[in-house]
Amino acid sequence: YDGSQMWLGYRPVEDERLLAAYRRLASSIVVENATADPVHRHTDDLTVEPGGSEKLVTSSLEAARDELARGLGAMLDTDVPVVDEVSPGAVVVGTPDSSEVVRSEVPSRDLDRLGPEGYLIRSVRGHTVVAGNTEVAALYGTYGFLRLLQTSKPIERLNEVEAPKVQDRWIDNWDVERLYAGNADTDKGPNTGGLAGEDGSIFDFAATGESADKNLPVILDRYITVARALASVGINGFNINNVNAKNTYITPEYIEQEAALADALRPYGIKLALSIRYDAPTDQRFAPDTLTAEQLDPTKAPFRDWWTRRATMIKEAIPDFAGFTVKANSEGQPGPQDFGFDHGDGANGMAAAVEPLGMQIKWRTFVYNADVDEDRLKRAYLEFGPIDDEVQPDGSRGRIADNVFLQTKNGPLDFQAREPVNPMFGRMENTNQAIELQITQEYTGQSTMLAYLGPMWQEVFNADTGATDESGRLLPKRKVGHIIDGTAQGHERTSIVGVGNLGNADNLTGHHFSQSNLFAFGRMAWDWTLDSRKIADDWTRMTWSGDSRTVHEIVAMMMGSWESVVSYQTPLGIGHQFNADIHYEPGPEETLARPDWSPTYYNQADAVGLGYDRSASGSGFSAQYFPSLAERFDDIETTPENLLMWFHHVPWGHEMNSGRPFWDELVYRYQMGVQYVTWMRRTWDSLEPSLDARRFGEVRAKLAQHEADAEMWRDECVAYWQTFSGREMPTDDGPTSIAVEIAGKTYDGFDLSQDEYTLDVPDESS
Ligand code: BDP
Repeated sequence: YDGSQMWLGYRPVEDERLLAAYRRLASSIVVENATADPVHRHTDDLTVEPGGSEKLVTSSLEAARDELARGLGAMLDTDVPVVDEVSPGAVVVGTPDSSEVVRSEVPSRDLDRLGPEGYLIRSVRGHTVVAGNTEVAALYGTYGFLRLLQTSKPIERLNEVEAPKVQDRWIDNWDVERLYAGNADTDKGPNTGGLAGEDGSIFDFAATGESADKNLPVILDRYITVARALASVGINGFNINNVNAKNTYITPEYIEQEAALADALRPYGIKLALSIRYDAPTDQRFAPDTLTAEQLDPTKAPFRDWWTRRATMIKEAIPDFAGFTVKANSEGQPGPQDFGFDHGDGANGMAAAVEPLGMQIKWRTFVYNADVDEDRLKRAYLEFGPIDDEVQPDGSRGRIADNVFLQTKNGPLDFQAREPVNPMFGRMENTNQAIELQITQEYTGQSTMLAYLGPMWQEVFNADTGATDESGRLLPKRKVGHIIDGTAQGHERTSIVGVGNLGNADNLTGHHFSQSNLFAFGRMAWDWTLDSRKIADDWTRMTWSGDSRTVHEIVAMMMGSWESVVSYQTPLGIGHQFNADIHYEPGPEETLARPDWSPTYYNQADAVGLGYDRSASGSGFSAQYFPSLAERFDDIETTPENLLMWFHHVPWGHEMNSGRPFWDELVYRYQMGVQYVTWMRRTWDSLEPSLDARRFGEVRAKLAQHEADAEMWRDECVAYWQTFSGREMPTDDGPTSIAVEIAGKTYDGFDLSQDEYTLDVPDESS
C-alpha cells in the first residue's frame, strides 16, 4: 500500500464470519445495459497513459460494474463474476431505464422520492438491488454498497435510502499555486507556479506549443483514480485551476486538454468548471477577439458577447461544462469596480453571458480593502449586503441573477483553523449562496501536520446563525447547514465547494491523513448532518485497517487533531498569526506593508491584553450578525471562549471559565495542543504491528516533524506574548493535569479542562 488508491484500496476482509457472509451475499454482479448509453466523448483516441492500470469507461453503469468487480474481487479474495441472470447472491445495479430487474422489483413511488442523484440499496429475496433514477445515481449507490463491506457492516437485510441535501458538490482545486498538499516535490509550503503541468500539479497539461511533442492529450492513471474517489463520495463538480486565474486555461490548446479530462471524468458524474479573470477579454493572446478596457462594462453587449463566445467555444468541446468561478476585486485581481461598477453588475454581466448555455457563475465574496480604515472582516457584507437587499422593478428583493452563486468562505477572515461563522450566512437572504471550505490545509499544517477537519466542518454546518424572520422571530431552521441546503430561506439552487488538496504525490494529497479531509468533505457535502466521528471511522476502516483496536486509536487521533492545531497555533480565537507568504510557521511579531496581512493587526498585543475588539465598543463588526448573536459576541462574558479574541481585546488578568487568569489559560492552551501531538506520535508508534510498513513510516516521519513544529509555535508565540503580559510562566502546581475525553475515550496528561476536546454541537431540535 502506498496510498495511491486512497480509500478505494479494498483490503481483503479478515473476519472469517463476515467473509463467509459477504461471499454468499455478493457472489455475482448483474448490470444490464452497462455500455448501452455511452457518454459523449469529444476526444477521439483518448488513451490512458502507457503502463497505466486504470481504464477508460464509456458510461456510469460500466464504471459501476467495473468497480464492483474490482472491489468485491479484492475484498472477498475471489473472482465475483459479471453475469446476465439474477440468482441468490447477485448484486444488481441499474436504473428503471437500464434494468428490467429495477423496473420489476422497485416500485416507482420509491424511485420518485430519490430525485436525480439519490439511490436505494435493498435486499430482495436473496439478492441485492442498487437503484437510482439516473446512471450516476446508480454509481453512487454502488459505492454506497461497497462502503458497507469496506466498513464491515452487515449486508443481509438492506434497506438504505440516500439522497444528497445539496445539488452542487464541487472541488475547487487550487492547482498549482497554493498547493499546500499533494505536491510530490515540496513537502512543506506552497508552490508559486501557476499552470497545470507545472511542478506539483495533478494535471500534466502541455504548455502552449508543446502538445505535439508530448503527444497529448493523454489521460493519466491518477485522473481516473481521482474520478473514482470523488464519485465514491458524490462530488459532482471539479474546478481545476486556481482562483488567481491564468487566461491560458481558456485558450484553444488548453480547452482541448480540458475536454479530454472532461471525457474521462464524465462517466463518474463529474463536471468541469474553470476559474477566470474578469479582464480576460483584453488579453492580446485572444486577438483579434480582444476588447479594450473601456469595453469591460458588464452591463453592455461587447463584454457579455465576448464571454458568450468564449463559453460557446468551451461548450463545443465540453457540452456539460458547468461554468466559471470568479475572484474579482480581491487581492489585486481585476473586477467590475475597476471600471466603475459593483459586484452585482459584474456577476450579472457574466451570468447573462453564460445563461443561454446553461452555465452558472460562482462569484466569490472574499473581498477586502487595501485601505484598512475599518475592520477587514466587515468588507464582504458591506459590499454584498446592499445588493442582496435592493428592491427590484418587479418588487422582489435582491439584484443578483439566479444562475449566480455568491461563494463565501465559512468564516469572515480567511480559512483560519477556527473562525466564527461568516455573517453572510443568514444575513444574505435573496441570493443563492455557496459555502467555500478549505480542504487543503493552508492554515492547518499543510502537508506536514495531521489535522482531520471533519469536526471543524461539523462545527461550521451546525453553527447557529441566529437568523430571524421579518418579524424578528427565530427561524426554526437557522444553522449554516440549513442556509446552505436551501431549507432556511427557500432557495432552490444549492452548492458546497471545497478547496481541493490533490496533487502529483503518490498518495495524491501529500499527507496520508489529508485524504481523510477529501473524504469527509465529500460525505458532508452530500449530507451536512453526518457525524464527523462516524465519517472518520468509515475512512479509517476503508483506508487503514479493519482491526477494531487500530481503528479506535486512529479515530481518536483524528478526532482531537484539529482542536490541537487550534490550541498550539491560534488558541482562544486569536486569528492569523502566520508569518508572511508561507502560512505555515508563526510570525506573531510581523508587521507587513499591508496592516490587514499582518499578524500584529490581528493580535493587537499590548500591555493591557491580546485580541481584536470587534464588539460594539470596538470595530462594530459584531453588528453584522443577527441581534441575538451580536449581543452574545458583544459581551466578553457570553462570547464563547474559543472565539474570545475574535471579538475582544482580552485583559491578561481576565478570569476564564477554568478560574485561571487569561494569561495562564493561554499558555496552557499552547501546551495542551503540543501534548496532544506527542500523544498522537506515541499512539501511532504503538500501531506499527498492525499497519503496512510504507505508510506507517511516512506518517511516523510526518508526526515527528509535526511535533517539532507544534513546539515551535508554542515557544515562539508564548515568548512573544510574554513581552507584553510581563507575567510569569504558569506552572503546573495543582490538579491541573486533567484527563481529556476524545471520541469517548479518556486520556491523561492534558493540562486543560475536559470539554476542550469534545464537540459542542447543538441539538438539531434546538
Ligand atoms: C488565501 C490564499 C490565497 C488565495 C485567497 C483566496 O492565501 O492564495 O488566493 O485565499 O481565497 O487564503 O482568494
